[in-house]
This record gives sequence, C-alpha cells and structure tokens, in this order.
Amino acid sequence: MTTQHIHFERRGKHKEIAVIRLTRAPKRNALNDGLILAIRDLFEKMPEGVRAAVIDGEGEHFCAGLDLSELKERDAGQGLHHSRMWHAALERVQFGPVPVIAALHGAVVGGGLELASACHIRVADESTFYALPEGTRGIFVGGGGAVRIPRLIGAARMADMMFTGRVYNAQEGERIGMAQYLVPQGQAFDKAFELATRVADNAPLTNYALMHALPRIAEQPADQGFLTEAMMAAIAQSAPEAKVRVRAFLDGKAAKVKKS
Ligand code: 1HE
Repeated sequence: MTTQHIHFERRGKHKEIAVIRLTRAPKRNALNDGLILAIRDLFEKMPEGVRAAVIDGEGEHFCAGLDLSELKERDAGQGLHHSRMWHAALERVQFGPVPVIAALHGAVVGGGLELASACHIRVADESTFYALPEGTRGIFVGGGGAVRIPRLIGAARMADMMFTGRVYNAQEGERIGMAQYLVPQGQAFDKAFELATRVADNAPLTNYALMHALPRIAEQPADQGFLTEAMMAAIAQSAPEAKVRVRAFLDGKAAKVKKS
C-alpha cells in the first residue's frame, strides 16, 4: 500500500512485520501535514496480524523534520492545534498497537528526531547525525520532543543542542542514548528488521507491558510504580502463553540465555 510520501508493506514469514517507509526523498522526507496524518492513520488502522513495525526513510536521510515550507504565519491558536496534531500522531506511534523500530541514517533532525524518539528502539547507521535546528530557526520543538528527548539524553543535552545548534554524530548519539544500536553504514534497516522479527516473537502481553506499562511506571512515584508493576506482572504471567513458554524452559525445550 502506498499513500502519498509513505509506503507500507507487510513482510516476514507470517507477514507479521510492517515496514513503513517515508518516500519523500527529494525533500529529505520533511514531514508535511499530510505525512503526519498518514502516520497517525497507519498506526490507528494497523492490520490484524502485524506484531512489530520498522520505520525508515528513503534516500540519503531519515527525516529533515517539519516541512518548513508549511510553517505559515500561524496565529497562536493555529500553532497550538498544529503541535497537538503532531502529538496525537506520535502518540499513536509510541502508545500504538505494535512495537516500532526506527532504522536511522543521515539526518535525524528536528521533527525527524521527534518521530524517532516516539519509537521503541532506534538503530542508527554510521551516517546518522542528530540535531534540533529549531533553536536556530527561532522556533521550538512541537512534536513531543520536549517530553521524549530529555528522557533519552537528558534535558541539559537537549537544551545545548537547541541553544548552540550542536550536531551529534552517530557514535556520539549512541553513547548518549539517542540510539540503542549502532551499525555500519547501510545496515540499519536489516538490523532493525532482524530486531523486529525477534520482538514480534514475544508474547503479545509482554510487548504490551513494555510499550504501555513500562514508560508509565517509570514516571510514577516509586510506591505507585511498584504496585502498577505488580499488577502488570500478574496479568502477564496469567496469560496461557506465559505458562507455555515457562514450561518449555523448564522442560529444556526453550533457549537459555547465552553470553553475547
Ligand atoms: C526541506 C526541509 C525541510 C530539506 N522543510 N523543505 N528542519 C530543518 O531545519 C532541517 C532543514 N534541512 C537541512 O538542514 C538539510 O536539508 C538536510 C541536512 C536535512 C539535508 O541536506 P541536503 O544537502 O541533502 O538537502 P538540501 O539540498 O538541503 O534539501 C533538498 C530539498 O529538500 C531542498 O528543496 P529544493 O526544492 O531546493 O530541492 C530543501 O529546501 C528541501 N528540504 N529539509 C522543507 N525541513 C513539530 S515541530 C518540528 C520542528 C522542526 O522540525 S524544525 C526543523 C526543520
């Protein structure tokens, strides 16, 4: 399926992996309103049977952020609603139906970094660089970046990126927590797909807990977090699939944890 500037396809043995590709390479995959709404709709209407998703960008760059040509003379109210539209779309990514793995390369800047930060795992290749040019363009992040990016790299680093226009390269990005994986140039998609295949094989309730419970527990005061964790643990372990998986290990039929 291809809508304007976005390609969607199902891959994997059971077509369980959704591959979502930004296909606006001539504009470096800059996100106009149509693209943001298409991302929202895709995650809202994810077909049955999809268990994980990979998102990447066509061409030399993952994403150049907000389409600046659409940054019209919005008044305050319009600006507020525009930002809330991004929030709604990226919330569908973060708190949507399936874990999402971002395969990053080239520019991951502005709203592109906001999109990446809404995903659950980020895999970057050596060509990746991260920036928040909003600071030097006289604007501010509006796609949830002020909430999500400090949780990856800390508020002080994010503020520095916006104050000074600092650009982090791929190695630095991995070191400070922008991406969990760093791979040679050109290999981000393959690695992301491999991870998605593994993630898709988890018990659905475990993936649900990681996407929907863990980030909320992490934000709760400890005494509330412990209780939420206990309730999530009880729900997950009561699922028939958990019983089957634990029994398989006890019977010596499931993989052991191996030293990497
Ligand atoms: C764009 C955009 C864009 C490229 N909106 N048109 N984001 C930025 O401030 C980043 C702006 N872009 C760049 O710094 C560079 O384009 C890149 C480093 C990403 C890529 O450089 P390069 O040399 O490969 O491409 P280019 O020649 O700069 O761009 C190719 C075309 O894409 C060109 O248009 P053309 O008609 O002259 O061919 C560019 O104008 C166009 N293009 N990026 C519109 N972003 C929810 S709030 C989020 C707020 C933000 O994201 S602000 C940060 C915006």
